[in-house]
Amino acid sequence: MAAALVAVGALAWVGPSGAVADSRHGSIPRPVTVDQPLRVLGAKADVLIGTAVDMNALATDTTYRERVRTDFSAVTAENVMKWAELEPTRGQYNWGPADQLVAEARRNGQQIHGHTLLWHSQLPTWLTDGVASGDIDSAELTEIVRNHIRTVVGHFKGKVRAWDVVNEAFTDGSAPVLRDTIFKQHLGDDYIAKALRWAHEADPRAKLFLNDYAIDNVNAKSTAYFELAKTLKAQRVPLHGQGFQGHLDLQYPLPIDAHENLARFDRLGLETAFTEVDVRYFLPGDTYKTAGQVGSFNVLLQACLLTPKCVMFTVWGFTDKYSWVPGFFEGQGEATPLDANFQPKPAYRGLQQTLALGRPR
Ligand code: 9MR
Repeated sequence: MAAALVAVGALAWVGPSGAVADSRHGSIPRPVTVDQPLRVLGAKADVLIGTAVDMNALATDTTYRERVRTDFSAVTAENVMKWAELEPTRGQYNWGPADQLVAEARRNGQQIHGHTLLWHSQLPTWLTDGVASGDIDSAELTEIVRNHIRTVVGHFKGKVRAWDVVNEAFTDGSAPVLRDTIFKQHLGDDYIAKALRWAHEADPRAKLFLNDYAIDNVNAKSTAYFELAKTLKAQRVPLHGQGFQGHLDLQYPLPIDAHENLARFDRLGLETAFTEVDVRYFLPGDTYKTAGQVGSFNVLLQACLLTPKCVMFTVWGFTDKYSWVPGFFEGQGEATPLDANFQPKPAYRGLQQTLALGRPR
C-alpha cells in the first residue's frame, strides 16, 4: 500500500487507505489521521483552537459560518465586545451582535474568549471626549470603568471562559513602560490590579488574562509582563493567564524562543494562550514565503503544545477573504491559514500535522 510521506521529522502521513509508513522505521505504532478539522485534532492535543469572528461575515456568508463551526473549538469577537461597540452611547448597551456570537458559539459547543474590557483603542467617543474636556474627572472615570467591567463581565457571566481584561498595556521598544492611557492617568498605576479585581468579583470563575502583541519571544516587553505577573501574584491579584497575540510578519525574526517565553509564565502558574495569530508578508506570495508562513504558524503552535498550561491557539481570522491585515499594512496580506476561497493553504496543513503529533509526553 502506498502511503504518501511527509518530510517533517518522523511524521507519517496517513494515506487514503489508512496505511501508515515511515521511511526509516517502517510502520509506526500510533497512527495519526492528519486530515481532520483543526478542532478535532486540537481536542486530541488538549488545546482549544480558536478564531476571531467577524460578525458581518458570520451573518452574510454561509461558507464562513460553517467553517467557524467545523474547524474551531473557541471564538473571540473580533470587534463586537469592544467598549465602543458595546456602549456607543453612554448608558445604552448594544448587546445584540455579542449575544449572537455567544449564542452561536454555545450551539456549536465552542468556548468564548472575551476581548476586551480595557483597551486604549476602540473606546467610545463620549468617554474619550468627556475625559479630554474635563467633563469626566478621575473619580467619575473610576466609577465608569468599574461599572463597565461589572456590567460586561456580569452580562456574560458563566458564558465567557476567559477575558482579556487589559489589552496592550505596555509600550514598545527596549524600555517598555505602562502606556499613558486615560486609565493609567486617572485610576493610577495600579489600574490593572483594580480591573482584575473588579472582573473577578463579577464572574469569579472566568479566567482573567492580560494580552499584547510583540511579546511572543523573550524580549523587554514580554519580560515587563513577566515582572508584572510576578508582582500581581505576590499581591494576590486575580490574574490567571497571559495572552500572546502572535501577529507575525515574515520581514521580522521568527520568535524561535516562544516556548522558552511561555514556559516562564507557565512556571508562575498562569495559563498561556496564543490569542490572535496570523502571519503576514508582502504580496505577491511565492514558495519561499509560503514555507516561511508554515514555519511561523508552527513555531507558535509548537510552543503552545510544549507548554502544559497553554490552553488555546487562536488565529485572528482564518480566511484571507476577511482579514484585518490588508487594510492596516499596505501591500501585505495572505496572513491566514485558508485562502480567500476557503481552500487550505500549506499553513493549514502544517497546523494539522503539528496538532496530529499532539503534546510531547
Ligand atoms: O481586527 C480588528 C479590526 O477589525 C479593527 O478595525 C481593529 C481596530 O483597532 O482591531 C483589530 O483587532 C485588534 C485586536 O482587537 C487587538 N490586537 C490587534 C488586532 C489587530 O489590529
